[in-house]
Amino acid sequence: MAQFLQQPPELSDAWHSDLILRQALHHFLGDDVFGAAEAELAAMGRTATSREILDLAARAELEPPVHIPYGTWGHRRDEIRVSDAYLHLGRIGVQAGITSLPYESTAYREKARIVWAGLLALWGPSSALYSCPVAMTDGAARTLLQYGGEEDVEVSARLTSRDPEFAWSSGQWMTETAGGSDLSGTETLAARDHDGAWRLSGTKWFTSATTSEVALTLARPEGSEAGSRGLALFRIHRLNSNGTPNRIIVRRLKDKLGTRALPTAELELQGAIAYPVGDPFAGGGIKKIATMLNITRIHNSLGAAGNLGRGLAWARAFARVREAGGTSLAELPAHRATLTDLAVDYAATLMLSLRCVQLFGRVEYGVADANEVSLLRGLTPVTKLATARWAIAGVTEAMECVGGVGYCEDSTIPALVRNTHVLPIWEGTTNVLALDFLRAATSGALESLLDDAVELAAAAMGLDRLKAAVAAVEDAVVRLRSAGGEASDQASARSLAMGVAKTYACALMCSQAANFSDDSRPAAIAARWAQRGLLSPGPPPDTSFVFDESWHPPERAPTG
Ligand code: UCC
Repeated sequence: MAQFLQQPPELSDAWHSDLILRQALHHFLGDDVFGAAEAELAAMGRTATSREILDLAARAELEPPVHIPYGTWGHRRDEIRVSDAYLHLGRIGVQAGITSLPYESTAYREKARIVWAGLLALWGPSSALYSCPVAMTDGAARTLLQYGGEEDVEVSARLTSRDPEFAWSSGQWMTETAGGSDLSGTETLAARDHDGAWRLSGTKWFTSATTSEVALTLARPEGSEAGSRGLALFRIHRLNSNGTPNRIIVRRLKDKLGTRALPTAELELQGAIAYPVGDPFAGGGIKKIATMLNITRIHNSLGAAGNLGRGLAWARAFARVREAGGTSLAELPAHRATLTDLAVDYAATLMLSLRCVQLFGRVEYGVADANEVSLLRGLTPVTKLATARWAIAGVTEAMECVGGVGYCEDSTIPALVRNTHVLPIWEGTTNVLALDFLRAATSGALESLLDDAVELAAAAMGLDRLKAAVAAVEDAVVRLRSAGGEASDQASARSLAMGVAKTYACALMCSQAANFSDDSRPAAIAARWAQRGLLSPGPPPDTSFVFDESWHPPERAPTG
């Protein structure tokens, strides 16, 4: 008898096979703009799961960047060579408007960001993390437009171009050995030459997408005050305007768990020329780079949504072709329940991310009111922290659904899992973002979000199938209001932020389901999300034992 060979699962067209994404975008775009954008989104859906792009992504993963420190004759070279497959993926994204659409004048107006988010969620999981330079490029463009001057105009134009020959990408060099979360100890110094040029000296310990033509970075102008207040924001270029290398030494590439196609390096700035963004003596570098951070945090959330959607797509594709005990996995109750919860997590991730994008688009377009500004300020850290963790749990579950082959490299699912694990780490860890949420809460963002949650859920009031979900939102809001009263409590910040994320997501789902009254699926998703509970347990009341020396001796000094 011939040996059984499993029919391979195939990813379907990412747009047409993803009802949850289509319905979420439809909800936020409304009929007219959804109709206008549908062809563009469908084209990206076809591209994102085409054989060509999946092969490019797989090849990029197998061809990590290489650092060439010296040339043949011993001259310092500091070249980082990346896979041409990775570059090709970037060109596909740039040409499709991934870096430009929100900066173009389109009929989508303040909804351009939402259309863009759909494109990004589709393209991102196939991009071998070219989505990382895209995030920083977007953040840098907006920051330069907001704080820069005449001298930044050409750079912004390059960062927002659809033409791959003209387009540049940007990095974001913040992390130093003294801190990734706490930037107050930044040691890079900025000194002014006799000819007026600024030169930076210091070590940047993690720089992502190091091959980008330009980066935004923090440095302390000589004589400025210590701490984060004395930091200024600079634009720095890999090459000088005459094509010679800037004084930037690549110490080494980082050897990372994931994001393998993406170059991440330690850099030494040895008097590298840089250009201040705004007045360098006014400080405020952190405040300026916060514009960039908030944008990359939104990208991170969309990355989470995209990866979770891709994991779900693999799990569903496998369930359709695999049988156990003579029954399709797709028909087995235990498996259906698991995949349903995965789909519910995906819906929550998308709804939160798209709401953030909707608010951001309105702020960017200049049509947001003060309450929307406040909502965006609070929702950005909350969404980033929650979606990153949901995505990790979700893609890990999806890998389990595909079984042993899903754990093997050539299925490409391990790369998806690895590349998802970076999401809670870069752009601020869960606790850092929870503390950022507390910072935002002090200026009213918590209250704005809770009020808005009640209002959103009210759209579903009176609909029988959403009764429990609406009640769950109302109950959670009361409890979060009281928990938020102690919003200065660091230890509770994480559970507060997570509770807000789950509750606000539920409210969004209720309002969506009310909108789609002729389709029971969004209501079923909202009901299930609410049923799983909206609040997270608070912090452990007793934390004394974790560093108890009788439990384990103090760590020895590392030797590496
Ligand atoms: O670079 C990295 C990887 C890049 C790859 C990105 C790709 C992502 C997308 C992928 C797609 C798949 S990783 C490096 C990540 N590093 C961080 O994220 C830094 C994390 N740390 C923080 O966020 C901290 O909260 C700091 C550094 C912002 C805190 O600094 P300070 O100095 O302690 O903060 P202050 O003093 O509280 O804030 C200084 C000012 C204040 O304004 P003023 O001066 O008016 O009082 C704050 O209100 O900055 C303001 N501010 C903000 N404003 C601080 N944070 C924010 C914010 N988030 N939004 C608006």
